[in-house]
Amino acid sequence: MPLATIAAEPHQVVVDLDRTALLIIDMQRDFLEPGGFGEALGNDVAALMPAIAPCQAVLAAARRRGLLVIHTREGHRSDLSDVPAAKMERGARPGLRIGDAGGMGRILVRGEPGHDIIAPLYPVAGEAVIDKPGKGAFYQTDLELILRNRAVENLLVCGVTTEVCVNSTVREAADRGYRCVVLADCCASYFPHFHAAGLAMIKAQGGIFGWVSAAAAAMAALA
Ligand code: TIU
Repeated sequence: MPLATIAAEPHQVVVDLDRTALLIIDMQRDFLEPGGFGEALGNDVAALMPAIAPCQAVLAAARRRGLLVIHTREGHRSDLSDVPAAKMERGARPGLRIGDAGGMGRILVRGEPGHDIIAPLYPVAGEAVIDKPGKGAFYQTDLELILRNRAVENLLVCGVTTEVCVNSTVREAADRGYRCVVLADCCASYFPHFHAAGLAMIKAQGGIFGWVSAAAAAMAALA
């Protein structure tokens, strides 16, 4: 039982590394590169770029340590049968909606170039990729089954965006009993104040949803 102590807020957290997974949320071209879903929603995608290098460093450390690594992707079937009408209606203007042709193929559709994970964080053999139709990674996916089969209790969480898919997933995970340690510099938002608020909400009230740490602290624990 290799116990590691991770410096975090509101206080340090001790995890069994054999029961810890790295969960990287939606580091997809659709959110991080021009021409995808994130830009279609009116966002400046450059705001997410600072999360890439810290994520890369933690991913490399997790691979070296032999941690279970799980990547998620938000997206939909090509026939759009799994897109709720209410999701289709929200956000993007007609012509830039889910399923419409964008600069990286059809927006937020599985199998299209924009749906794929960005090159610097591309999964390798043995890493699970969870395709999810919603913001939370547990909703309508087999993530929980995979975690249970590997006896995972702790999640190091990275990805985008902090207040949307990262927060939704952490809340789902907390209710299922997982210790979530969110790595602040490995997450990003199109809105800096939402990034800060999203992290603050996780660690408030003694860690109401989990812990907030950073890439360097996670890597120190994995070393
Ligand atoms: N729009 C936004 O901030 N995020 C999403 O739509 N999905 C994720 O966060 N992955």
